[in-house]
Amino acid sequence: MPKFRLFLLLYTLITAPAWADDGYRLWLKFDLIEDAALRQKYLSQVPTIASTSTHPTVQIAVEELRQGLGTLLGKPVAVKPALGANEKGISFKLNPTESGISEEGFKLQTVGGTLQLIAQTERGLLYAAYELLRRVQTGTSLEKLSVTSSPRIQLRLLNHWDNHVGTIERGYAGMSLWKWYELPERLDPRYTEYARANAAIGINGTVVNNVNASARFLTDEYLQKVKALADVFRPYGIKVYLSVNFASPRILGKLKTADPLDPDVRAWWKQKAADVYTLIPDFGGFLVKANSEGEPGPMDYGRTHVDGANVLAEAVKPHGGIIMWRSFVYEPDPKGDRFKAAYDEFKPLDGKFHDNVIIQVKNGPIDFMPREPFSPLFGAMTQTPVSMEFQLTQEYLGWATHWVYQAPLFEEVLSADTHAKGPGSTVAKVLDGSVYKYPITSMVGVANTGSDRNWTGHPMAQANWYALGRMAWEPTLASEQIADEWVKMSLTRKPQAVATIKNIMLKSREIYVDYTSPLGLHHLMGEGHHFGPEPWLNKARRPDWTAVYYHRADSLGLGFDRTARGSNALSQYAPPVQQQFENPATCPLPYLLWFHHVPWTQKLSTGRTLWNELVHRFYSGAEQVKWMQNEWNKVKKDVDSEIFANVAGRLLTQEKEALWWRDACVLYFQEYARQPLPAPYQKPNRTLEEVKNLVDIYHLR
Ligand code: GCV
Repeated sequence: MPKFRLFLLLYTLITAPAWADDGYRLWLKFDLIEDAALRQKYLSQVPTIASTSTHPTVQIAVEELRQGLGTLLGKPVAVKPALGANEKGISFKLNPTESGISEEGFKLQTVGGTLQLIAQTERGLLYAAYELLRRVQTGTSLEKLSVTSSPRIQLRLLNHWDNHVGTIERGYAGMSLWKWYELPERLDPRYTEYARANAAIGINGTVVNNVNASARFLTDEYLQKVKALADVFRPYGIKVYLSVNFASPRILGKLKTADPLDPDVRAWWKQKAADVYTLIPDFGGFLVKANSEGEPGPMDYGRTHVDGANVLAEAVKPHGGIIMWRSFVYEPDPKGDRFKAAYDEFKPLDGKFHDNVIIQVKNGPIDFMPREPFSPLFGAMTQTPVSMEFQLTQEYLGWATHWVYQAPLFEEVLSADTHAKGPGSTVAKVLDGSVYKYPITSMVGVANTGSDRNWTGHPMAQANWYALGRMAWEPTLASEQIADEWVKMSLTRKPQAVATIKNIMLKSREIYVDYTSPLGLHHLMGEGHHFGPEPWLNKARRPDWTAVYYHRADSLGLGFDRTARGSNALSQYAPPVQQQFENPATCPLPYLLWFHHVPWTQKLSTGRTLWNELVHRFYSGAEQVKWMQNEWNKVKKDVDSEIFANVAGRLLTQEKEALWWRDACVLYFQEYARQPLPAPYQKPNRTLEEVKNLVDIYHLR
């Protein structure tokens, strides 16, 4: 090569920015480990992979290890049929009767110089491979490994609220991943990437369409498309499920009714289930939103949720399918308390559902608020299994401009004690069937994925998807550990930067709560779009879609009295929980206004009055966003420049929107509290009217 061209090439290589990271690879980055000694150590332990398996799932495991270790360690890792005597490397052992693990579990064991991956099934081997990769990605020792791991929850699912037209209800990361118009002919390579990412965190099922379901997903045309997805996901251990429209027998079958007790309707569902299973033999089952927010359901025909769920359960039962029936139901009753609706409806039905029905319950009694007490249905259903529904997509958590790491929210709910069978009956133990022997156990996350190149819009929201998978596998995992893994796998392994980012993550949810809904305030957001503050909202299509229904501000105080003097929603909890919450003195501050109407002048445990504490929270919360920005700036040199700039930009928007929340809530509630702002806080430099008009800037009405 002529000298000048060589010089040009070298110059370009030296001065060009490092290859920008767009976040596409999620937690499967596998970039070279910077620490040469550590690399060397791993290389000496896993220089070779031995496998002769022709099973597609094991082949994926081998390939993930070959490629992943190859780039992590900077040297190709050989794959051969067997390890020689005394040769070091990785081997797979499939043993259907292996003890001490469940069907999907695995062991990772050092036996002599060999690192053995042992499982009862091929899926278990795949999970073992991802666990091994995670250990290398996070710099964990492979020395004398003796790891045994089984998922505590059987069904670990994503629920997509994706519509057939490509939109996503409450989606903030672009359009749907599913290109229905191309399916089944063209398979977007991204479907495989999706399956990899999920398998790596133990997710084993996906409901591909919105719970506000179009009946068309059960047409032959769409079932072919769903089958195509199922075929891609199968080798990754992921089953496909569908949300169904309860009126399908009428809409598609042209029957006169969808009454679940009508023989033709029953026959229709049976035939439809048989058709689905002919195409997709390992189809998971149906998810149903019935008689909720305008969706059809059994009550349209004077029947119950049991009638509705059981007719579907009978239809899928011969094929091994299940029905996930949602408890998210509430009647528009201006005098009632929406908090109580799901329990009032479902508790009396406990034990009446078929054994392949699971009731899917949102984590809290209202609707994915930034903080909710756990739903009283957890612990109350002794004979019918309940599943946890978390929401990853940030409908009430600032969409894609607010950085909110949700694992602390999940952890808070999962570790809450229902006292259903004495102390220690945590929500996690209810879910995993150890409080009551549930035949099915499940945890789902409403997906935050979309067609954005980085999958989740906000780069940091990837961590919420990651956390859901990890906690569904092991509900007692700490948010801190999950954050540690995710940061090291997805962003950086530099210790100081890891610590800084983790610290922001772990505080982010509480910061969000402080500037939007402190002390147990809830449902203050804008109507319909659910973005930004609208605490003054007093008219909507339903009373329980307003804000005033929930905060109940008046000249005396603030908050919803749910004690025996009020709606008595507290009676739905076990006595020890009830007792803790019903006394304002023992009710934890984060839940105070969930359960009590507190005088503005009431002194709280912090030493401040309610009004002063409220102002303090709104102001310090908004202030903390600046702290997040400063902390993020410290890691600039340690994370990829594209991701750094992306997050930095979103943090600026977050700051603006936090001030919007602060000013809206403080100015509005001040009209009731009729007190000045406590020092050192200065009155916002805009009026309440001006703040109310901000909604136009965001094009939200
Ligand atoms: C899919 C909330 C959301 C709706 C969602 C509903 C549900 O009300 O705003 O968009 O509908 O919950 O979970 O069914």
